[in-house]
Amino acid sequence: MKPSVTVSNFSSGFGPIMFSGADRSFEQNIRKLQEYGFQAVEIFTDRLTEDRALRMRETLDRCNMSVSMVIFIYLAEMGVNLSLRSEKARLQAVRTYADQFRFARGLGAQRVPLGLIRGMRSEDDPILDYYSRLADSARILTDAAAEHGLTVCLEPINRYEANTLLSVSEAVQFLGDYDLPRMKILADFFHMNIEDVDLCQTLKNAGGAIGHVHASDSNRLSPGMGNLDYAVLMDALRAIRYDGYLTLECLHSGSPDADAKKGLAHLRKFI
Ligand code: LER
Ligand code: MN
Repeated sequence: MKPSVTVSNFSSGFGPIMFSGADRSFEQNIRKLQEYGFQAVEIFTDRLTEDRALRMRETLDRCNMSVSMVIFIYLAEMGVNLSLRSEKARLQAVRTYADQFRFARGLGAQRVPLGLIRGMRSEDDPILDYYSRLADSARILTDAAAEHGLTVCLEPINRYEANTLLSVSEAVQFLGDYDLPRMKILADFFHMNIEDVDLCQTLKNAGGAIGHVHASDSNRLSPGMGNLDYAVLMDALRAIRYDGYLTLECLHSGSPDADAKKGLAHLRKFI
């Protein structure tokens, strides 16, 4: 298992990006993270151009930095929504997202998420109708992603931020019910701690469906700064032979630099 940490290439207000572009440039952050011992980052990005993506790639290469995942957060912020009821608008949203996959691949990622971009379900929208539209979008995205060597990971998100697919258990069921074997699950310990009954058992039940992990603590600070038992969580991931990234997608308690170092040190005790 390989540690990674969230960084953005613009000044984003989205909470759990440890290194937003507010105080330092992307290049300065990447250099700092290399100095702290990170070998991978997870990039929250705004709109990219070929040229900008190329310059980011050069920066990453200079610092021997891999990319665990690229999250096109600006799309969700713009309201791009993969479960829209208008089929035309939904398919347009799917295309808009799929068009970004070449950048994720160009930056060296192997994973892209399906998180907030799935859109909220409105009260008068039957859940099975919502699921079947989302599954159709997911299927198209999974195929488009595969053409770039990417895997799409569905992220269960807690009830205060989303209103469908809150828990990992529900996501496992969804992938089975709608026959989406190539889609994986992004297990975020913060969301799981709110929604799943038993984190370790849930991870074990999900098994090979776990394709990516967001590793924060119970309070969404860095691992070791809350109540989660990382020793048993890492044992559970080892039991399912998870060999991917553990990304510090965390809030910080004042200093992202100090908290990222603490989080990395805590992960290293167990991996
Ligand atoms: C949202 O809370 C989250 O966990 C992110 O990974 C958003 O995509
Ligand atoms: Mn997450």
